[in-house]
Amino acid sequence: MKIDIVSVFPEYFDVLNLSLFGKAQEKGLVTVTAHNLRDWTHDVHHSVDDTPAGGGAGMVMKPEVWAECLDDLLGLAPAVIAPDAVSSDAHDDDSASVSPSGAVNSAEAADTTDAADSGHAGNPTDAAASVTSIVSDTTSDTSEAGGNAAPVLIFPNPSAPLFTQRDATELSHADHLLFGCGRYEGYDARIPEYYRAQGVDVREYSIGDYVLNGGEVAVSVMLEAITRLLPGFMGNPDSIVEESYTGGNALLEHHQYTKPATWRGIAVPPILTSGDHGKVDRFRRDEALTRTNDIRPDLIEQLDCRQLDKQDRKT
Ligand code: 6GU
Repeated sequence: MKIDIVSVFPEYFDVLNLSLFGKAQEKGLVTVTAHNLRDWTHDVHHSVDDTPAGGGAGMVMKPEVWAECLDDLLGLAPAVIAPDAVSSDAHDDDSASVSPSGAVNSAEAADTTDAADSGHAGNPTDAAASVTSIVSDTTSDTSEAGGNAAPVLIFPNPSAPLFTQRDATELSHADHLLFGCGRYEGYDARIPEYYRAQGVDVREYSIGDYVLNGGEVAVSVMLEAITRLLPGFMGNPDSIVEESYTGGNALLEHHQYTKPATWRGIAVPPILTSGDHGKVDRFRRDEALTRTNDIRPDLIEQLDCRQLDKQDRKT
């Protein structure tokens, strides 16, 4: 799985070289690149935001910079429709001076901008091929390896639908994920709108009912939920099967215990050490149902009663 992340704080994602995620990168299961959005700016201040249309507090991320960046990373030709989108002279000086880490990116950015200037799509062969693959992928193609070759563009957004285990599972089948981290008051709503209109699979997700300063933490959360489902990512694949939220009927997990059988006067429930697997399963299932009912009654309401057995109905 190829993962691109765009952020004004790409260093935030240095932690992905650690731990299980670092191992997954070494094993070649995932390749992650964190890009600096400012590498696609052309002005001396590398500005990525502007005041909100209609007024109000804070700043909103500008569509032009995002579009140059996303066109590059998605392999799309820049739109030829809006000549005013390209501020003619700025990029020539800047393409050389954009931050050192962006040497390759700034060269690409200059390339596509030049092409737009001259009224042609940049790198026609590549761009045309990518557009074709995106269009066909969204309709039919779920290529050979069972993966989905069409890139998925994901924007964290506190005002979007909640990201769930179902989304994580679905996205774990994609071959290419591109995350765009917003900051400030968010990003111009025309960005997702535009890419949807280009046939790109665009998702916006919130990770919970609270507000964070930017999308970086939310992307880390989604990334971990998605990549740990990749075959070979976890040491023990069984451990992801029985967890909370997995499968159609999402229940909170039963409690876990280990040895000793009694610790500081508190005993492990005796059924768990009885050796009777049927009883153990029943005990755990009951506990999962009762805990879910107490803590997350909303999940109980979502249960499909056809998947409950007679024993469940009693609890
Ligand atoms: Cl996705 N972004 C931000 N900024 N805040 C959030 C969030 C996302 N999800 C919950 N809070």
